[in-house]
Order: sequence, then structure tokens, then C-alpha cells
Amino acid sequence: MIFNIFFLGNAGCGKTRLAYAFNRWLKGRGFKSIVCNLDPAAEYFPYTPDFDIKGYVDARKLMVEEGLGPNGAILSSVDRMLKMFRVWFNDILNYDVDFRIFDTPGQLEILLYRNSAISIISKIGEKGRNVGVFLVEAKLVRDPVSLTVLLMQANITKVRLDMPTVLVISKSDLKLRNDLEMLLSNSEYLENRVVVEGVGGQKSAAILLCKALAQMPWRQRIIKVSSSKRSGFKNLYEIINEAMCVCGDLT
Ligand SMILES: Nc1nc2c(ncn2[C@@H]2O[C@H](COP(=O)(O)OP(=O)(O)O)[C@@H](O)[C@H]2O)c(=O)[nH]1
Ligand SMILES: [Mg+2]
Repeated sequence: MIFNIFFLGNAGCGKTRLAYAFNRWLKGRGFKSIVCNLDPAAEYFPYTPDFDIKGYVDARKLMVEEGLGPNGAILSSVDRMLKMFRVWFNDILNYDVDFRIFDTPGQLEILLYRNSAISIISKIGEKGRNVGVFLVEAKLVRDPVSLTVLLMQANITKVRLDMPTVLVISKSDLKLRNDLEMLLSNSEYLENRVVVEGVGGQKSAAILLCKALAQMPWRQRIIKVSSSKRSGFKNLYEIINEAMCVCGDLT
């Protein structure tokens, strides 16, 4: 069985670096693995992907050809990617692999709200098993309200993309909040911190979000990775495997 691993998360959360670093780690363990860039607007890579969608659909070229702005070009690119799916996906299928790592577009909202993007992911899932890795960038979690919003987004992503998804803290070499793991794994604690630390008129709404989160716990141990330090990859590998085998408790 081939695993299709999708690195997901907000722009800058570390998807591209991790795709590269984790791919190398897998290869170092003797697995056959490739990295596929699915971002038609990716400008720069710190590595050369094995497959680059830009060879087929390039948002920058579409801007010129169709007279579109940057966002319009990305949306049009994703629609085009779906139309041409068989053509480019055949390139990926030519690789004999255990793991396909997919680096996804910078803007998470494209995956969440564009039906074409969701169809593409589901079609990829017809050849192998899809698993999502939602990256929570440690630096962004300065306060419990921002974490609440991120966790909500992770849940929305899981629901929308309809695949087993694990939650991972990225850039863990940077200073973390001391109680980050507790905030992530204990929704009552998170809610208490929102009550104590939350500010502004929407605090009561944030508390309601925490209550909703309590109804959809992640039921997994917290995994921390760092692409800079190349740490946490064994744990990431294990939790990805577990997510595929059991659809329940990963604590
Ligand atoms: N300290 C640190 N920085 C990282 C790490 N991974 C990525 N970055 C930095 O975060 C920025 C965005 O990373 P990138 O992988 O391009 O994020 P993406 O937009 O999600 O693909 C870059 O400047 C990276 O150098 C990490 O593990 N540790
Ligand atoms: Mg990227």
C-alpha cells in the first residue's frame, strides 16, 4: 500500500522544508519516497521536487496568458489541474514508491474552499491511502485564543479534505510556550487559559469554540518536528502509520 502524505497548514508553517527533510529521512531508512509539488504558484524551492505541477500548470504563466491577477491565476490553475489530472498524475504514478509526499499550496483556503482542489485530493486517494499532516507552527501559538483558532482550522481541514489527519507542531527548535502540549491535548485546560488570558469583545465566542473543540478531540500524542534540526521524524513516521491503521485513539 502506498501512502499519500499531504503536508497542510498556513503559509509559512514549514510544509515545503518538512516535505524535503522528511523525504530524505524516509529514504535514509530505505523507503522509496518522492516529493511532489502541488503548488502551481510556488516560486522557490530549497530542493528540486521529484514532480512539479508547474511543468503542467503554472500560475505565473496563466497571469500573463489570461490577464489574471495573482489570486485569480491560482484559482484558475487549480481548476486546470483538475481538468488535466490524468495527464500529470500519470507522471507521479510512474514512480515505484512506498510514500508520496505532497507539498500543498501556500494558501490553505484554496484546499478548503475550492471544489477542484478537493476533487484532486480525492482522486489521488484512489491510488494509495491519503493521510494529512496539519502543521501548527510553534511561533504562532503565543496565546490560547490563537491556538483555539488554529485547532478549529485543523478540524475544518480534516473534515473538508475527508482524510485521517494528524496534528504536528512544526519548527519545534524555536522557543515554545511551556504549556503548549497541555494546551493541545487538554481542551479543559485550553478553555481555562482562554478565560484567563483572552482579551477583547470576542472572548466569549473563543470560549464557545473551545467547547466545540472539546467535542472533537484529536486523540493523539503531540508530535514535535523540526526541519532545521531534523528532529521528530521517527515520531512523525510512527503516527502517520498509526493514523492509517487505526481510526481511533493515537495517544
Ligand atoms: N526555525 C525553523 N524555521 C523553519 C523550519 N522549517 C521551516 N522554517 C522556516 O520557515 C519559513 C517557511 O518555511 P516553508 O517550508 O517555506 O513554509 P511553507 O510556506 O509552509 O511551505 C522559511 O523561512 C523556513 O526557513 C524549522 O524547522 N525551524
Ligand atoms: Mg511552501
